Amino acid sequence: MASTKTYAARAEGYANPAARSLLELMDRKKTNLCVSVDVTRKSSLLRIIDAVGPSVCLVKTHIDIIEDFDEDLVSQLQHLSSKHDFLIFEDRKFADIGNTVALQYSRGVHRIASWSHITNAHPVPGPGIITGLASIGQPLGRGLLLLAEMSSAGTLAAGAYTSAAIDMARAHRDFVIGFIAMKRFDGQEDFLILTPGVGLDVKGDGMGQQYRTPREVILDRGCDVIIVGRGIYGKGEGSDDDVIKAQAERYREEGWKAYLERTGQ
Ligand code: 6AU
Repeated sequence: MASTKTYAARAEGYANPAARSLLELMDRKKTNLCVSVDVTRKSSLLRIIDAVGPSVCLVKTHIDIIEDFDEDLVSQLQHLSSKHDFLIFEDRKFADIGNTVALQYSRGVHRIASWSHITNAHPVPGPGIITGLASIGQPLGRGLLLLAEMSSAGTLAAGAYTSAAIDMARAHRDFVIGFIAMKRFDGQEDFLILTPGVGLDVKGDGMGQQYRTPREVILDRGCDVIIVGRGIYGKGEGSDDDVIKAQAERYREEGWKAYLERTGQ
């Protein structure tokens, strides 16, 4: 059972380098926290990442909302990734045919595949989306998450759609390392479950987002990584550094405590 095994023990079962590195560093750094930094200025993005760096296993970006994106941002992001020992997850949510997503992943101004260890895709186009992304990402040792479920109210990613997403992942285990999902699914294979919609202080955002606590997500639902955005960085371009650091530690502690309880440590 993946839910009761430690991250370290599970790392050995993954051939994919991104999945393996992520599980090993979660164990080493004692964190299952991914911070989602949804700000629009390069300086805010880097400041917040430097503040949360010590507390996270993964930093999640939406690179297309940055208004002053440049090559230097990528270098600084990579520098922070080494300085604080975390991986980078570009939340691109690819959703097109294989040929198009391969271009979107490798080209354009962002060249996502060159710096993002992990990215995600909607399974809606069918398995060709995995083939397209794998043609770029696999030689680079990258990993892909499929959106099997979503955190938003009224999501269509449920039932038969979710089951089909799981089947697509099973057929491409070398590149698909897991899911964006709200719970762990039954099955023989070990997949990583990364879960957004996590908040300790509020239940929603008035735009469909729905929040659960780290304990509900990690302990009750058996997920692996909590993805937290506004609950940590606050509003707009982000709170003060000391507030952000304290919030990141608060979520890291809650997430880790729930994991220790789940694995009986
Ligand atoms: O904690 P928040 O609500 O400030 O931010 C949640 C982050 C956002 C969303 O784009 C993303 O998580 N997200 C995703 C992802 C990660 O794919 C899927 C989903 O179903 N819900 C969701 O909020 O950056």
